[in-house]
Amino acid sequence: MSAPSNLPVWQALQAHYAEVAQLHLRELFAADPDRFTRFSRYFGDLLVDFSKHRITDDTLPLLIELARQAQLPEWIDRAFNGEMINHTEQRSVLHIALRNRSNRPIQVKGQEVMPEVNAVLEHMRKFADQIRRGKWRGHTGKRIRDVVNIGIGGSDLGPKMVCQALEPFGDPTLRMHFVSNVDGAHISYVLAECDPESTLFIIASKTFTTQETMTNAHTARAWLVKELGDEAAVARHFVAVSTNAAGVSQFGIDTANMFEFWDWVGGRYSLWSAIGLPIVVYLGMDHFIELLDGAHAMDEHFRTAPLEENLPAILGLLGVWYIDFFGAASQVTLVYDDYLRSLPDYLQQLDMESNGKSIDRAGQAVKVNTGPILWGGLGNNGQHAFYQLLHQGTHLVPSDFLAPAHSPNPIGDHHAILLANALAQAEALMVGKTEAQARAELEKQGLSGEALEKLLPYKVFPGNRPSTSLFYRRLTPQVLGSLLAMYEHKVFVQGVVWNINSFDQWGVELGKQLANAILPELKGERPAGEHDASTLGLIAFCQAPD
Ligand code: G6Q
Repeated sequence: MSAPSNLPVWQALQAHYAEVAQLHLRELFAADPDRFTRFSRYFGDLLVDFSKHRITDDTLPLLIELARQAQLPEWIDRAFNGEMINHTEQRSVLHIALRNRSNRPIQVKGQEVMPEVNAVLEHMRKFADQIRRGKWRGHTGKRIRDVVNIGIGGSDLGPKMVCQALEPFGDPTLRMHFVSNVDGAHISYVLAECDPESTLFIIASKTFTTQETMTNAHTARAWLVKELGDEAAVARHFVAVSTNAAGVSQFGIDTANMFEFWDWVGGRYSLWSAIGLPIVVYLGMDHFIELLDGAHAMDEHFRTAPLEENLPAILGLLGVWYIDFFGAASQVTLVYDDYLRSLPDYLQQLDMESNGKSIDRAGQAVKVNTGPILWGGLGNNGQHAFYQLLHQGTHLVPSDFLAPAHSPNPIGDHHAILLANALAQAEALMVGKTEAQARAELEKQGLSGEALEKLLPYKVFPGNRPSTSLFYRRLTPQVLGSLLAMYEHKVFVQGVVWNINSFDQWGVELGKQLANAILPELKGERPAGEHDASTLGLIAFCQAPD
């Protein structure tokens, strides 16, 4: 496939952009009472409203033509058929197999994968049931009360986010902890909260070699053995999730207590695999299956729906519209749902590690902008912090608003206030406030003359700032599964348009290599090697006596 900017439709999109850039969303809404109906879709209990986007009736057909010219339907088939679309690592990309609830046959290198997938799910179910029913006991016979997942990146962000998101479905007798940071502070404060006799550690690492995870795992192991005074205790307090059986057994974990996954599951796409073990322990297997069901429903939609109706395709293409035509470098996730507080971090990895690339599938430098700088946070808190820039700054930052229509915590007016704020912010970003409106308001407040004119420019909101509203009835496992799968596929759609491989992550390697070189120098085991003056100066500062 050629570079996206060489596709015939690209020029048409540029010409269309020049027209749309002149239009204000205020006017587009005023001119079309059906705009919301035409530009929103339901998916089960999820409502996706993309009417507040800077699009006309001509925009989506052009963007969909872009997807066709980029061969999106063919790429979807390749992905779902297990072809090695992660060409730089020679791997298939089959997180969809992990939630293939219809058991449609899927093969990797001629091997059916579903029997293995289902066997691991069964292993997870049995183990989680034992923990939840108090059948699996610690070394001294106590029930497990604290579960500590030790992992980082894809082996942390997904399970942590889902356990938080679905807390109302969780077992209230279990306390879930997630240790990721190699900063000793993290493991220290988690261990301080745990009773060694009733703590289970899940060491989650695809490779079982990750420096941060292995360092934390060894610290946890040493703590447990010291506290319980017996090496044999490790067997009842440590399990592993990995693709590396040799590494697991070397660590001292019986491979019977290892939950397997495969090289065709990318780290940031792995919460659906055994990496989801903390989710299964906390929520129970039935809820995990509902999560998989929700994702599978979205997978089937993505695989079969025409592009015009295809939610991940529409959302992915809208992202491309802003990044490549409006020059918007950044996008923001605004969460009006406290349970989803870790979603922005999760999506940040999903998007930025997948599409933060500048070399295309042909080994050439890409000529257009690729993945956005994705960030975000709790919307209501953000209003009192960073929204100023969204409303009146110089950058165009398209936003995603997420909110549940109903709360599991119906306390007084809390939820109505939360929703009112979400709705108001999306509206404010879109309509803005004209100079005439601002003037009228100031006059009403009694201002006039020079005082009014001086203040007036600060009171104007340009508006025309686009957003997607992703509202759901309630945050159930099913809804969450669909939502996450939708984002995964959206990222894939964009990778296809840009002709990049969304499934490798070579950009994380260089720092790791250099850290391995610096570590013995920092510890004084080797003199500081060849570094730039800045790095040498910083090493010297760290080595100076305390
Ligand atoms: C995700 C990345 C990365 C990975 C971590 C942890 O796609 O590959 O975030 O998940 O580096 O790796 P391990 O699971 O091998 O410890």
